[in-house]
Amino acid sequence: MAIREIREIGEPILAKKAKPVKEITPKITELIDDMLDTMYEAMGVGLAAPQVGVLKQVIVIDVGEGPIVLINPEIINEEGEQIGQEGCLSVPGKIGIVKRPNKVRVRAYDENWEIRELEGEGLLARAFCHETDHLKGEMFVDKTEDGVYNMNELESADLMDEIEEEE
Ligand code: GNR
Ligand code: NI
Repeated sequence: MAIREIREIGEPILAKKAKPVKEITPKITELIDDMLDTMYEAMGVGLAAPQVGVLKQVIVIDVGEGPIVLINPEIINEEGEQIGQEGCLSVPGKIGIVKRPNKVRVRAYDENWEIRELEGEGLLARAFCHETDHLKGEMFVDKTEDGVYNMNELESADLMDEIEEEE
């Protein structure tokens, strides 16, 4: 178990497409363990392998309901819409408003190479989208309604207006 360095926006690996995993090897198991450690240490709700410099289709998520490991994930259904704040450990100190489906169904292998289907709503649906985007080389900063804000400008009038409008 180890903490790995989180790559930040501008590093080329974050813009590349991750490759499918073919089988669970000790190296993949170690990657998953390290990604969980790194996510919890950074207090993120998710982490994708490219963020720790590994171009493989592995993501970990914990929205407060326990760890979820998804390998070669595929979004197979999307329903509804949510508009809300999003941040990224690879874009420290910034947030933006991003529109996402409110319900997402995902098919993936787990850490034991068993195929699973999971459904998420709200923040979990948002995390499924955000992390699978990382595997496609896509970042939330390119999907915002009106750009990114500094976290310490959270009280900027425009942003508060938008959040109020949504509620
Ligand atoms: O920690 C994170 N918070 C977050 C908040 C709203 C929507 C998505 C996320 S994911 C992010 C961690 C991260 O960068 N994962 O790639
Ligand atoms: Ni991210």
